[in-house]
Amino acid sequence: MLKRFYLILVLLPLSGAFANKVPVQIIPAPVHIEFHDGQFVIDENTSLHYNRRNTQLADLANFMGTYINGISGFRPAYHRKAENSIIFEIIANPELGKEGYELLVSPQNIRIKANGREGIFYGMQSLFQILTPVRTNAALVVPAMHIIDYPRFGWRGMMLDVSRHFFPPETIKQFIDLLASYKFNVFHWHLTDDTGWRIEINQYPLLTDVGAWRADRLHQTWSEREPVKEGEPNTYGGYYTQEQVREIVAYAKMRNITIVPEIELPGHSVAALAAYPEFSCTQKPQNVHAGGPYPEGIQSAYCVGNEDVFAFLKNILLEVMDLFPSEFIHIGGDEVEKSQWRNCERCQARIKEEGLADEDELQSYMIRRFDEFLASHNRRLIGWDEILEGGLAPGATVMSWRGERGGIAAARMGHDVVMSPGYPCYFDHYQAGPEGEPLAIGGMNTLKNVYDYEPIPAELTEDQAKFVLGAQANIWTEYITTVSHLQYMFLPRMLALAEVVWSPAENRNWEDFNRRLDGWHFRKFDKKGLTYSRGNTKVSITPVSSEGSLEVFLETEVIGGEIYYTLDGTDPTLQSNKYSGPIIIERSLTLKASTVRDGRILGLLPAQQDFNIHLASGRDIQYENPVSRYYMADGPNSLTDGARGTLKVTQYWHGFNGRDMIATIDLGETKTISSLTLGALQKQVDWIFLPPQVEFEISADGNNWQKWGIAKNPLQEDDKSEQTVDYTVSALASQARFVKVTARNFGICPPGHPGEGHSTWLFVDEIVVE
Ligand code: TNX
Repeated sequence: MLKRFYLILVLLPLSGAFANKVPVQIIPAPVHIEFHDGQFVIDENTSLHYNRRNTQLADLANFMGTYINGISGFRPAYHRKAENSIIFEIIANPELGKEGYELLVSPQNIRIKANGREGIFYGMQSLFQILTPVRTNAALVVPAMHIIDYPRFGWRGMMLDVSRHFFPPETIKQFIDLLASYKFNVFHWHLTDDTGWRIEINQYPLLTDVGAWRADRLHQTWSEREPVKEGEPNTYGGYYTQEQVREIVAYAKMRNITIVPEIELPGHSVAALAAYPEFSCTQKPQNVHAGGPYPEGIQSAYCVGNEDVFAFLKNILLEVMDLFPSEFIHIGGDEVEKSQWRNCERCQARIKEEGLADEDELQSYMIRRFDEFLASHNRRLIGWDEILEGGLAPGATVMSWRGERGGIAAARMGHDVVMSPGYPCYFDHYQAGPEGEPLAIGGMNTLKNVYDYEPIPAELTEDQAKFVLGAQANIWTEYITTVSHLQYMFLPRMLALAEVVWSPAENRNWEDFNRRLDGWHFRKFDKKGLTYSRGNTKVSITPVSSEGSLEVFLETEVIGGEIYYTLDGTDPTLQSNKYSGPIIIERSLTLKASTVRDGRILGLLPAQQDFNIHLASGRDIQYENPVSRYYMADGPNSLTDGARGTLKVTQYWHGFNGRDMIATIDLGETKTISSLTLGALQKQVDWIFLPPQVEFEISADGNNWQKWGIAKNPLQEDDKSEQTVDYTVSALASQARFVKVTARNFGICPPGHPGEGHSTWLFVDEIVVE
């Protein structure tokens, strides 16, 4: 038994060596790690040795002394002799780059070598990961080894939104500590939004006096928040004073982290405009937004026609630049409600004067001016990918969040890019469940989805790929009100991303990552009292229909997990069927499946899916207009997979942007048809509108079509609630082999809708032939 144990360790080069019983389970996985015989023990006789004329090294030594003191009670200090010591050594080794390091542990000493302070810092972090996270009375034992390590990307980031919910400076520092220990080097701080302005600006005190406070809506979910009533007290909020900001910036700098501040413009600016309504288009007073959809009268974007707006924002940015040494300054730029500009005389006058084509170009005009302004102060502008619409400012760097499209386009134009696509980099989305999970914004980004992420899109050439600076994950906090909930959302997904952005792609190994997580990092979190997710135990159910047959594939992310399932509606037990390959579904039924590990069923509830079998089940579909690559559900034949979509838009829905859905199905043989149905979705907040009508046709040969009937949108015009709607036409039984369904796209988002003037989405989930 013992022998086998060692054998496994030898086979997995990245796995921890249990020689000396000290697990070495570093995340992110180092480039190269090798274990030697023996160990070094850090105790009260251990000293630190480095060149004392180098003040940066002295700072790092101090940092290390404090850390070791915190977990051991003794504090190693400088000694001129390099015996029994931890040695910092500045070398010149191009292989290591700016942030790389070499860590050599022998029974005599620990040596950290690097080209500069950054590398020494990361060598220290690798060492800390091996040590106990909290104080115990055990000796600090470090196995003898040799690590050579350096990052794959220069931008290894995490974004935190402190506007939707405010988190105090201590939480920010704790977050920075975690970032540092997993070798992230960028903290993108989303400081302003509709729901609160969180940074003190001396010249404009109302930004925080007014803009940092709002009506308390913590008890209501984001999408259902009531608009603020007149005279309602603003009791929820908070902000960081400039003194606190300076302290946090220094705290981060010590930990090799650059804080990139984000000051949103021109949109997401309700809080600022509540403080200074004169900078909005209507100039009417308003309240800080409490969250949820914008109520009528709310102004969320600055007036671009008003020159005073530029002076105001420049003054703010001057104070921001004074606080943050970061080369990059983030100016937001996302989700601007441009309809306000359409009805504003001054904005329209600006469009004319500047010879701009439309409101998209008006936004670009504003971004361009701030690009120039920041450049004149030796800073660089970065913004969300909407800054591409209407033309990209010459110096701008793009943060790609609506998929990778924006990033790809910008890299092709020779602009720097940071990848942060919603899937899988949004840590406000579910990571498991969703049953049994805290309410999240929707969508599913599991630990494995994050771990499997590749920041360089296959579409880019090698030269274009150089513009991808790296990647980051974003934690939007609409639904996150407490510190422990916040931790739960990024632990452990942040560790998966750390490995994506630091480790060489070929060193990534999902099983080994899990082993390190389970074997050490989770225990560290437990000891430190951090809240974290144990990952996704939910079985994923994927129907695949092809050539008339419907097969269902089951999968679990749990390493060593098995799947047990039932087809009779009961919850699976250890006596149920064990999954060994695709299940063929031939009748309507409910499938339930659970993950089992070590003889135990994991998770609160089994995964569950109803399958409704009908005459077209499993049949291939031909589309005249292709389905959007962003909404392809589980594959090409989602409309005949027997699985109906839910209000979770990514699952089982096919999406069409601005176009009609025209689908033809060959039933394989002539069948008797009495009813045809198409399922569609209404979710107007996501620009998804119901088709005004659906036309059904049948045919014996696929060439000559005969009208079957037309179904109109059955809802009242004022019914805008989120729902799925079936369009059905029943008629006298007829014989046919082919069925054609044409669903008309609604077309253009109507006036007053945030997407006014843009194409609408059509979402369909199933064509039911009975
Ligand atoms: C979109 S990402 C937003 C945020 C929301 C987020 C929720 C981006 C640039 N804008 O304002 O918080 O979705 O997932």
